[in-house]
Amino acid sequence: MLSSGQADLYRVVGLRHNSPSRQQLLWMYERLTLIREFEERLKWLVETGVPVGAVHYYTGQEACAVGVCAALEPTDWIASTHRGHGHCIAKGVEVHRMMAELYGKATGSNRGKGGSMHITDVRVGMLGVNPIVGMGATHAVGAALSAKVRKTKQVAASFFGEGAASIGAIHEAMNLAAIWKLPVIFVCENNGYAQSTPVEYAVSVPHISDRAAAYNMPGVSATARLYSQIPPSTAGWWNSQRRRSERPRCQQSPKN
Ligand SMILES: Cc1ncc(C[n+]2csc(CCOP(=O)(O)OP(=O)(O)O)c2C)c(N)n1
Ligand SMILES: [Mg+2]
Repeated sequence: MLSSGQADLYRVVGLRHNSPSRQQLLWMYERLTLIREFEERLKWLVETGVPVGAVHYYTGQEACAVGVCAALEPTDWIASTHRGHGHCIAKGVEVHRMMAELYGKATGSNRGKGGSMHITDVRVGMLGVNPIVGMGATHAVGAALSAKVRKTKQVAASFFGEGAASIGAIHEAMNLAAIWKLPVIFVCENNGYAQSTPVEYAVSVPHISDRAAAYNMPGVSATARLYSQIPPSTAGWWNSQRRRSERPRCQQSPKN
């Protein structure tokens, strides 16, 4: 049974008409488990004292990255947060290059000079994990502007946390995306806390996606707990936008 909020989401995205194929579902399952296994191994390395630098785990949020990236083309872009392992894997960064990066090896994605919070691989459209909260949105807007100038069909997705949702750079990025009509999806991953600050304290609206209205963008909220809800909804909405040759802009705020 759907809550009224979920029913609204399903209506907005036309979920029933956009079921993922068996191939898509298998891809999503493989990515979900790969993200979890990568981080389980990483936790073991950290606990046994291997110096892999500062890491932020994405465990429990896998569905969001996989759901969004399932709707992207290989030539599209994503910009990540400080919690970026899942985004990288979902967009296709090879895990051996990620792990080599954590070990500081020259074979790493950034030649071992960046570590967990700088993993970047533009070959697969991964614009970067980013330690500066909210800054990825500006990169996504820049990439989307280049798509508009070059007249390509590429789109950019910007992931950010609900804490980042109140930071200035996010709002500057959203405003520019709106006035320039850029193909950007702003994806807010609401995990309830920004360090020790609960979302109920820091955010005045019931759903982060309500803020989309301030920029004349469509905004929808979804739960990422059941990953099966996210991919088709995101993909469905996105694909319907592509079919109509409109530029996709939306905001998701999964409640974990
Ligand atoms: C500009 C900036 N301010 C503060 C910090 C310190 N900081 C690191 S993580 C974090 C909380 C981010 O919360 P949220 O956006 O909800 O992401 P989550 O960690 O929950 O995934 C803060 C304040 C930072 N890295 N960058
Ligand atoms: Mg948070």
